[in-house]
Amino acid sequence: MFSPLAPPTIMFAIIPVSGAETSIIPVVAGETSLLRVINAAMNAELFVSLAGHKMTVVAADAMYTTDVLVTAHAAPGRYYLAARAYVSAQGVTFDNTTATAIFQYKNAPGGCSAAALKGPAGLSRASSGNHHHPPGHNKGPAPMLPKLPAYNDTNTATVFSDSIRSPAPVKIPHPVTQEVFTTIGFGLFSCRPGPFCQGPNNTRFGASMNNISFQLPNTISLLQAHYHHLPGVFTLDFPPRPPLVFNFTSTKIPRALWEPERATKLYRVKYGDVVQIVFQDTGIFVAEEHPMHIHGYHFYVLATGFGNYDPRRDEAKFNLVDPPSRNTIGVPVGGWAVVRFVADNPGVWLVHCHIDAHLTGGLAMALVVEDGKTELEATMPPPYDLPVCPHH
Ligand SMILES: [Cu+2]
Repeated sequence: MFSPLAPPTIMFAIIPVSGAETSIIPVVAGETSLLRVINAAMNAELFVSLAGHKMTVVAADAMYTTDVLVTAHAAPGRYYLAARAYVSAQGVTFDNTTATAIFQYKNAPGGCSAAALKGPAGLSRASSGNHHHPPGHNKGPAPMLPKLPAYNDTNTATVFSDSIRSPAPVKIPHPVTQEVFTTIGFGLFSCRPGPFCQGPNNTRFGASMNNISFQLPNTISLLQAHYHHLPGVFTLDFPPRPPLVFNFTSTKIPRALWEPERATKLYRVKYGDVVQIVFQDTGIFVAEEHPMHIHGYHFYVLATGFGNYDPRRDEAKFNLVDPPSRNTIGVPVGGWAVVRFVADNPGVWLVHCHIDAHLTGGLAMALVVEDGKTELEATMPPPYDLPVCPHH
């Protein structure tokens, strides 16, 4: 999309309203800007909205961004671009800050001069000192705030996600040769009272996939262990089905099912396998939307839904024409998502929830994709300067 003649790129951050500085996005009336939006929050999904303008999503996850086109067709002025948390889990505390940047028309009241707008890219921060605002820059009329969905507006989140499609029909890999059905959700580990035992009734927060709470090795990476055939680092017995079938999304799951098993279990697939993964949220502790991310691949999102996935009913909902190609899918709260891809990138690839607190709680697993037949289909050797762990 970017050519050598592409307009300048401006980096900006959406930061809390109370912050000392607010990013300015300078725009010229009638021109169209490409916003590449990155959620840099660790533990929050975000709604983003721009006052007075329509945002057209043209890409998702292409390079870890959501790309949005905005045409400056509103009355010249200043408009807030705002972000606030989307929280799908009930009864949990969260940061309800509204973060903003200002979409600012050239020559708008309180805005930038034309000369300032022609400055080099990346100097748009109001307090950077590099951006030569006319005196009284911040004394114009207050920018208009956009209407953001309520923090728990799952319907809006779902309608938005479901509306993303590939721009043209795509060739869906077929037939499926590896099928994985995995529950994703929370758990509680029993623990002795103490600072690391802050859950209810002497428990500690955890998370799992198919009841396995993933433990990263602490001596060597999974990829090194795989490449050098080192034993004892992981096992290849990640279960491709839940060890027990129960009403996954019930709000009354028996406590006996709340404690997962800690392990480093991987799942092996052959080079070229067509892999289909069903992610199924659980109601253990609390249901929550989990943004599931797969390293090394993009995948087609064939369908999502609420409740327990039932292939006999839900395969009919698969979009086999123009599903979006993504590397992260928000699995609806108390629901499921089905993704499919060709395992043509050998190595060890983490599959995990992108909410850091859930990842560190164990909501992860890893795929071992075997080498293919040729050198180009083989895992590359480690770089000669790969840092080594110090000896203990
Ligand atoms: Cu999660």
